[in-house]
Amino acid sequence: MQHKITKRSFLITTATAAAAAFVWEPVFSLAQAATTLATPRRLKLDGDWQLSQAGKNDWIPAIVPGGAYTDLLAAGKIPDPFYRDNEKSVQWVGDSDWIYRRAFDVSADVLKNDRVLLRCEGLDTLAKIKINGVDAGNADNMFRLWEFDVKTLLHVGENSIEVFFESPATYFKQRDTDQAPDKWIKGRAWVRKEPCSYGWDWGPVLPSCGIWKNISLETFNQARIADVLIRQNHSADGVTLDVEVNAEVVRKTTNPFKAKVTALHESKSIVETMIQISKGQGSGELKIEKPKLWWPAGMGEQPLYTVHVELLDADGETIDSTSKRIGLRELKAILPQGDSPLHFEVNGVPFFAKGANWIPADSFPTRVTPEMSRRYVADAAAVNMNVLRFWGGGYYEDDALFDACDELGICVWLDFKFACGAYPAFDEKFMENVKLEARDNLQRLRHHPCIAVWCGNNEISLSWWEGPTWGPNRMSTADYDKLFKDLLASQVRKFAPDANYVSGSPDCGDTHYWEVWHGPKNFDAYRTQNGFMSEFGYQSFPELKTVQSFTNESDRASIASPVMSWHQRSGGVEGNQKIVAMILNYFKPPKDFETTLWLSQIVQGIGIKLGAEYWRQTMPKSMGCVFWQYNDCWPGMSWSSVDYFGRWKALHYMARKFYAPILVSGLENLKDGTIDIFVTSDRLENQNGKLTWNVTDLDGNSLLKESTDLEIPARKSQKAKTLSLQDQIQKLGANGFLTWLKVEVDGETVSENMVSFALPKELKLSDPKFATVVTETADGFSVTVKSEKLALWAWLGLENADAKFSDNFFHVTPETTRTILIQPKQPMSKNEFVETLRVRSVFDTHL
Ligand code: BMA
Repeated sequence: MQHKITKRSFLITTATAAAAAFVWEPVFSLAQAATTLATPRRLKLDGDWQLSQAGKNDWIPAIVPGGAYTDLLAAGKIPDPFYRDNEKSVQWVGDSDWIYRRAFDVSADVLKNDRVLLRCEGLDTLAKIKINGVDAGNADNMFRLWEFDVKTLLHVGENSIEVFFESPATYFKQRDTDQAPDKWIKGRAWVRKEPCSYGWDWGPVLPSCGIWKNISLETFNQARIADVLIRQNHSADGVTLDVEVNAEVVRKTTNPFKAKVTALHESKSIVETMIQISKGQGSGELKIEKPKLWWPAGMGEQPLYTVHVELLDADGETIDSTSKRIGLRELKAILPQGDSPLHFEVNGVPFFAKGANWIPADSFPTRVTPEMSRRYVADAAAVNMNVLRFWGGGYYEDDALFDACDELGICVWLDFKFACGAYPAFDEKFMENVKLEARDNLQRLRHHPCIAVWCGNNEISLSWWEGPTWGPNRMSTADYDKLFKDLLASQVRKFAPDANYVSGSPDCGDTHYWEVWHGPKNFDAYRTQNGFMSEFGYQSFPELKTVQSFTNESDRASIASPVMSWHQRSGGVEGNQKIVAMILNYFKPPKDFETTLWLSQIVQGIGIKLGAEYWRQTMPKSMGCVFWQYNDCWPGMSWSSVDYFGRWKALHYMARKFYAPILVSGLENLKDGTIDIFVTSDRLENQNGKLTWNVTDLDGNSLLKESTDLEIPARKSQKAKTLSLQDQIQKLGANGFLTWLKVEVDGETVSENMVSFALPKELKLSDPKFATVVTETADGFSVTVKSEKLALWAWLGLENADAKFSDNFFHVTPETTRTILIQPKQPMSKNEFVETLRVRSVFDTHL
């Protein structure tokens, strides 16, 4: 984390437009010490560049950080790759070589520094850099931080930089042909680049290319801070921070360097110490008394501390500084032992992981802004999640995403970026590259309190022991161990010694359960599993507004149209048919295209809810439910709960209920005519509550309504009651009634649920006849929804606008009135709102 507070314009000349507008800034500075201009300093080279296909000399404006696709799109040179099947017509971009260039000015002062480095925080991927036409260095790993000594290549006045990117496709082809057959690893596995950029079963083939992170000149004198490692020792009388500072010394002085280390909380210094740096290294201790501990969402607060380090030269002048934001906590992944499954533990307290799997939020990584990252994390916390797994086929995410997780208490299961394929662990150069990639990312990210576990890879273990699952690739057990059990494990031990590491997922006692989507099973199969469910999921269609963004009207004639199938990467048209097949298992045939989209979301929600509730019921036999998947990288069909545009699908609303801190849920058994009622609590304290069950007919008339007082023990699941409903089944049929569950604590409803012995399509529902009352609120509208008859999975929508809904896809009975708060994204009058508001339920989905 950089704290930039002083910005000093340091314009050297304005020889060319492209060379103007640099901003020198201190790399790090402490908020309280705004007047001290620390070195090193960075001359940002981000901003306006030019881009041309190699050999074409056809330059267009480019933005850095950025990428070739987004620059070409902005220049009107390619169509939107997400629209219809345009992806096909832009494949040449990934198959071509590209050159980025710009001019920049350098002053005599810059060249007086001991060191002048070109610092590239991300080059995607096979890059050759020239400064003033002379080779400055090469890069071959998108995930690494690259620094090159460039002092001797620069001169006073205008300079030029050019970065040539070779298409990885050319390199892949070469590797595919020049390898010995017994080490036949797919060409692309050799290149350290975002795996899913070459397509995945939810995303397009759009391999990004370009300077995708900040680029700058960094200058320094005498020494700079190379690394700061903070370790925490928790004891009864406080938390001791062991701080290790490594300095890169380039000019020796007779007196040693020192480092002043300060711990701050809420911007106030609370304790400080001075460390002697000898031979570039030093360490010291800071004791934080009465520490405020960091907790995951739902378990407590997320107080954050800052550790600020200033490197002082022999004269006591600050020559470099850095800040790391930390949280005081012990967060562990406990491996399975006996009956106890894999689980997380924070500050000595085991907790049930509730969450989803995160994939890159855009095919073009630089389009993801810190605000978007924050919104995604806030939307996870809003539905009672406490964990996101950053899956291994993407890229190591920006700090902004981790910052948001730190602030909102979302624990991160962090995969290294290896997924579903074999990697050439037998090759020393490859292993060295990975070693440095791991170092760079561990150093960058390890201080984030949200990181619960580092994990070697996604699903590679499934490949080697089952045989060549991934085509003709081969990765021996020995090579797997070398990469995931030795190399990455030892890098974590070295650079994040207090962190947890597991070699892979599912290779640590967790389960990826795919027999429902990829196999032929029904959702009920989830009830055969236990443990830590780190992946399971079912697909749905995004809502109409999202579908409209990538289709024209004729594409929307059918879910099987070529464009709808193109945006379905798990089986094309068959994938879409699979979604519909599951709709038909549950509901009567949808009446039209739009209804098909909505019903698919409801079915997806029903399925994931069934699994999540079961695993929460069976806690502590199960200790984690992380569904696949949270988000999307483009608009299309997928397992996501929030679509590419950030629109919540039905599943996301349902997640808020099935992940609620106290959950009431049912386990129905038609054969016995029973419903087991479970009350599951993630709360840290015992509570007293009231459990109510209400059996109603399909008009909502109560047939049996009872309540009982209930103790709800902390962090436990209990079977609170078994209902015997054989009589009702005999009299009314399994499809003649529904059972409504409710738990109240201190008079407030904390969880509600509905259990049915019959499928929704077997219920004879009448027109609910909605009545709504709309009132204006400070930031939108409040809509009170009543119905004359039962309305199942009712949802509100605005025809022509996006909005945030406090709830959706809920049931309304004649007894229960629902009030939903709606904040339209764009301001609108009450009349406009009423005009565009629609209330629907399952009754409206079929003819
Ligand atoms: C998993 C993931 C992804 C994939 C998903 C859906 O196993 O790890 O590789 O997208 O299944 O098939």
